[in-house]
Amino acid sequence: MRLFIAIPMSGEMKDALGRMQRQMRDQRIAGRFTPPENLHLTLAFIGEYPNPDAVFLPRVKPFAIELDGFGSFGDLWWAGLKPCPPLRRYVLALRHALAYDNIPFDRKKFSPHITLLRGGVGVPALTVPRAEMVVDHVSLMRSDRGKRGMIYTELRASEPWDPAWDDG
Ligand code: 2AM
Repeated sequence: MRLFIAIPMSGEMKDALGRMQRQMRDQRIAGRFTPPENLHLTLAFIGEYPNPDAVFLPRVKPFAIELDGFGSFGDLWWAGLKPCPPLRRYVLALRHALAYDNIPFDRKKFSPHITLLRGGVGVPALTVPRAEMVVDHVSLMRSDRGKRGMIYTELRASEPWDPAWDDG
């Protein structure tokens, strides 16, 4: 099965991302818009791998992420995030754990983005709404091709952080 590890978006983030998609539609930008239930931030893409139980998900010490900016990779348009050192540290730890356990993953540099539109035709001008969320877990996701686009299913979430581990 095709696996990846991601942060699912909160309701507030989905609303804000939906407003960005609305702006694109209003500007007659065409393409395949990510449906709200599929909006996520990928941290590591594993790809075809038969054993999801072998994938270790480090616990997340809660931190906040905030929307900021947008951009494109070719015809894929995304929303960006404000620089977030705890997110970068988490992704490093996560990827170290995958490498240690010999789980294959795409080693492309982590470039945090939330895909809004694939196969986009046109260049949008967007105002990024103010939105943030607290990240307290990550999810191991399975990706399947459905009749009407991709279907993402959460297989497992990381265990919660214990505040007793916080110093000070
Ligand atoms: P994208 O949104 O930039 O396409 C499931 O496919 C998720 O994994 C998507 O968020 C996708 O990113 C991401 N991903 C990262 N690397 C990938 C790769 N090499 N192939 C497919 N998806 C990849």
